Amino acid sequence: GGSSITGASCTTGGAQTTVNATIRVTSGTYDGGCQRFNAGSALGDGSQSESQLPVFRVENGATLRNVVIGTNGADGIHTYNGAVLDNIYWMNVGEDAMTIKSSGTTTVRNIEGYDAEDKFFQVNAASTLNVSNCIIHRAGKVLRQNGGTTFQINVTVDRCDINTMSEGVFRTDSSSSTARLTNSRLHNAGTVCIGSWSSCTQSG
Ligand code: ADA
Ligand code: CA
Ligand code: CA
Ligand code: CA
Repeated sequence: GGSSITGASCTTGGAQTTVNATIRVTSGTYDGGCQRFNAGSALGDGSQSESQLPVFRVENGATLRNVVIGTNGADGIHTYNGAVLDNIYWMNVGEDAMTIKSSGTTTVRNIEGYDAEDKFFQVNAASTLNVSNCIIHRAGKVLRQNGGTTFQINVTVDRCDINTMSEGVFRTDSSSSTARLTNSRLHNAGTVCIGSWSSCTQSG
């Protein structure tokens, strides 16, 4: 596996902008034009503090594309009721990179992100998450279903390069959740399936 993994096509050298209030995407497509969006201090400092706000909040199936989250990542991107994230680059993940805040299907494709101290994807509601073509380097884990929760999530990760996880790839406390990793390249990625998954597989 592991062919045609290219990550994001935005580079990090574009125009920069400071985000002092979460940018909310409620319908249609928000195209960031590969600008670098740096969280201002009003959103947080990119530490492990849980009180930080996201740079973007994407709702109701709307699409966010062509975005670089700069070196203050704060609480990354939150999705509500499903969303599409396409061509997103996290230069230095803050508290986490992306959080599913309410139920729906979130599609994430053509992304890359670096230096998440703990989680990259955080899932806080029963939902479906489909990720394809990603590069995730240096994190605790690729995905965590919110600790202690037992709702069902269904996750697929296809064509990803996962390098240097201090803990592993997928972690849940739910015995109804499923995760599937396909066609991916793993290096020093820890344990693929951690916790009580109903089904958790790696192939390709
Ligand atoms: C931790 C914390 C949760 C929630 C989560 C998140 O798991 O215990 O309450 O804040 O992080 O969404 O980042
Ligand atoms: Ca957290
Ligand atoms: Ca970081
Ligand atoms: Ca968070």
